[in-house]
Parts: sequence; C-alpha cells; structure tokens
Amino acid sequence: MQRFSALRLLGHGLTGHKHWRQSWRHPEPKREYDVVIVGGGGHGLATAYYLAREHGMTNIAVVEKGWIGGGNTGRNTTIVRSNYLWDEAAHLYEKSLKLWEGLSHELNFNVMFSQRGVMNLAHSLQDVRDAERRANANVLNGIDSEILTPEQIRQKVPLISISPTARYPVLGATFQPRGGVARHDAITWGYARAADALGVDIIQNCEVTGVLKESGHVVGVETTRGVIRARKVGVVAAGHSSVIAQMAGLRLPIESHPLQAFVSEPCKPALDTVVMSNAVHAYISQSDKGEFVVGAGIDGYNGYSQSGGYNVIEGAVAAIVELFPTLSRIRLMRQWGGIVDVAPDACPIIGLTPLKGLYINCGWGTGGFKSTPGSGWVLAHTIAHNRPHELNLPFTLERFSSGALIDEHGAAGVAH
Ligand code: FAD
Ligand code: PYC
Repeated sequence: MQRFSALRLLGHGLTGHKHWRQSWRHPEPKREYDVVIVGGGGHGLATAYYLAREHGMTNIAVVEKGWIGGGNTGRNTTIVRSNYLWDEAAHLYEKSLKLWEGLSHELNFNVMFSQRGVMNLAHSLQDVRDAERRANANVLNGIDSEILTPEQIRQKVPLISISPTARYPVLGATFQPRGGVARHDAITWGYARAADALGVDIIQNCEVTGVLKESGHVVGVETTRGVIRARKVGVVAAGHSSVIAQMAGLRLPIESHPLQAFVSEPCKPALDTVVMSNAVHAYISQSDKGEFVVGAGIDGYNGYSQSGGYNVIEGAVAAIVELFPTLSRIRLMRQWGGIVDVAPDACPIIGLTPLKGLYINCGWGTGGFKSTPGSGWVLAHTIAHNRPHELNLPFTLERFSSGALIDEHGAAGVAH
C-alpha cells in the first residue's frame, strides 16, 4: 500500500502533477442557493459541512474573497482547549473540543490534533486565585483541569525558569491535559473536501461587495462574480464581519484588531506542551517541524492591516526570553498577523440578526480556532432551524441590549 502511494507520488512528480485529483471542485457560482456562507475560513466551511451532513441542506455556496483558509484560520497558532470560566462558554468550547477529538476520523483527513496539554501560568497571588477558581469551575463542568505548583510546572517544562526573583515569577498554573494544538491548513482542507463531497460549492476569489435586501429580508449577496441570491445568508467573516454587516445596514459591537505571531528557526524537540501567560501577553509551543511558535496580545488600535506594530513583538520576545532564558539565542524566522474580531465581553456572537434571512457568527477574537468545529456545528443548527441551539442561545446579539454578558476576558488566551 505504502509502495503504491510512493509510486503514485513519484508519478505525479514526473508528470508535473497534471493528473493529481483535486480535493474539491472549483464551480462557477449558481444564480441562487438555499444558503450562502460568506467567508471560507474554518468556521464558514465547518458551517457548510454540518448544514449538509447534519441537516441535509446541500444547495449551499461558501464564498471567499481570497483563498480558503487565507484569513485567521491560516494565521493562528492553533491552540485548542476548553477551560473557560462560565458555564455557557465552557459548554460551547467543550462541545468543540469533543468534536476535535473525533475530527480526523469524521473527515477522513488527518487534522493533526495533538493533545499535548495546555498550561496557563499564574504570576501573582490574584492570578493563582483566579486560576483555582477557573480550574474548579471547569471540573464542575466535567472539563479536565488541574492546578500545578511551580515545581510541577518545572517537571513538565524543564526549560522554564521558576526563579522567584523574576519580574513576573511563576507561582502556579492551570493545566488542561486534553488541550493541545492542531494543523490549521488541515482543518480547512478537511472541511472543504468533506463539504464539497456533499455537494457544497466552494467559490474562491469571490468577494462579497453588497447584501441584497427585499422588503427588509436579506435575499442574497452582490459579489465580484455577480449577484448570488439565497434564502439564507450566514456571515462568517471574522475580522471583516462588521464590514459585511454594515453592507446590510447592521451595526455590530465588534472591534477589529491586528493580532501577531512569529516562529523561530527549527530546533530539536524541547517543549512538549503549550505554555501561555495572559499576564505577560505571550505564549509558546513547539511545532512538529521544531519551530517555536510564539504569539502576543492584540495590537491596541483598530485596523485591518495584517501586519501589526513591532513593539508588540518586542514585548512578547522579552516575556518569552524571561520565562525561557535558554531561548534567548535562537533566531526568529517569520512574523505575521491576522485581523481578529473582538466583542466587548470576549465571547462570540452566534445567531439570528434583526434582518430576516441574515445570520451572524463572529466575535471569536483571539480564540476562535479551537472552536472551529463547535462554531460550525451550532451555526448550522441555527441556520437550518431558524433558531439558536441551546449551546449558542446565550451568545446571541441580544445580550448586548439585555446586559447578559458573559465575561471571558480572564480565560482568553491572550489579553484583548
Ligand atoms: P477566518 O479564517 O478569518 O475566515 C474569514 C474569511 O472571510 C476569510 O478567509 C476572509 O478572506 C473572508 N472574507 C472577509 N471578507 C469577505 C468578503 N467581503 N467576501 C468574501 N469573503 C470575505 N484561536 C485559537 O483558538 N487558538 C489560537 O492559538 C489562536 N491563535 C491566533 C493567533 C493569531 C496570530 C491570530 C490572528 C488569531 C488566532 N486565533 C486563535 C484566533 C483564530 O484564528 C480565529 O478566531 C479563527 O480562526 C476565526 O476563524 P474564521 O473561520 O471565523 O475566520
Ligand atoms: O485562545 O487559546 C487561545 C489562544 C492562544 C493564542 C491565541 N489564542
């Protein structure tokens, strides 16, 4: 079997990949669909997949202005966990984590989900108390969560400095063993291939430029490839959600900010878990290729440039070098940024909108990669049944008028 694959690979190389079977089609947009999903990131593709798979709706298009996965899905640092404080968020993220656990099998595509554990450091007495509160809340919700002492941290992460004289000494941590990292491209390709196989049209290089309304109902979108009518339109455009909502005359409580990350040159395996610190605005893991993957807090200003300010990188580097002094001599290879959609309570907005036929899924801020499967699953339910699933009922737009906010700033991976 392996020899056959190797021969096939060689054959593809020798023929200039001419006979390589495409993983999904590249159809021309039809004039009309039952559902159009705006945004071909992981969330949009997952929504289309679950609409087809769970709800039997297959006359669906995913329209993407660039290439699928070219937004935050392809720019994030792939940390997956479900250790959120409040019941509502914990249930939603845990649903997602459970889907992750079966995703390679479900999609028949290796999404490289590696449950190597996620550690969140505490650097002050208040941090330690918050960590204990969150770990206890997690356990009450059936989510795996442990509290670690500095010595236990050092045993798991020998590279870390637990010196009490550090500027931000490591006083403890929470640890979620089932958390970990995955492969960002793989989840895009896995959902795209599976959705396509169920009949979903994935239309790349197709920018939505307007939202069509008739008698107050949304009935389609204007795009750079013509008008596409739809009975239902789902906006899943991350950092550009408010831009699209504005096309429909809707104002969202979302701010768009750059969020940056960078990787080092590849090194031998030295770190087999994920370490995060909300207090020093930095986190780190080691990729399967050996690169140290490091991220920062958001750039403080609003913007749509996918680059970000150098001072934020400097701050993250300083924090990582203080925590991991031995890393001070490795070289950085690449830096990049994405545009994250931040809601005032650091929680997503998923549900119906005041406009009939328009559905929204945004506000995942710095933490939506982990929720890709769960987010698609609940939005698909919401679109199919025209009402939220109980898991996303607390996350509708109405919470900003009712005041029922779910403040998850403390559990956000990085400050935002
Ligand atoms: P995207 O992948 O951004 O998809 C939205 C798509 O909409 C884009 O492809 C875009 O091109 C398209 N679009 C926009 N406007 C239009 C238009 N007019 N017409 C058509 N298409 C349009 N989350 C975690 O859980 N863990 C992490 O470790 C993590 N690290 C991060 C690190 C960085 C540097 C960044 C930037 C983000 C990180 N995140 C992380 C957040 C996470 O990446 C996002 O929340 C998540 O990927 C959002 O997925 P999405 O599918 O909604 O968005
Ligand atoms: O939400 O876990 C997270 C995260 C890590 C880095 C950015 N976001």
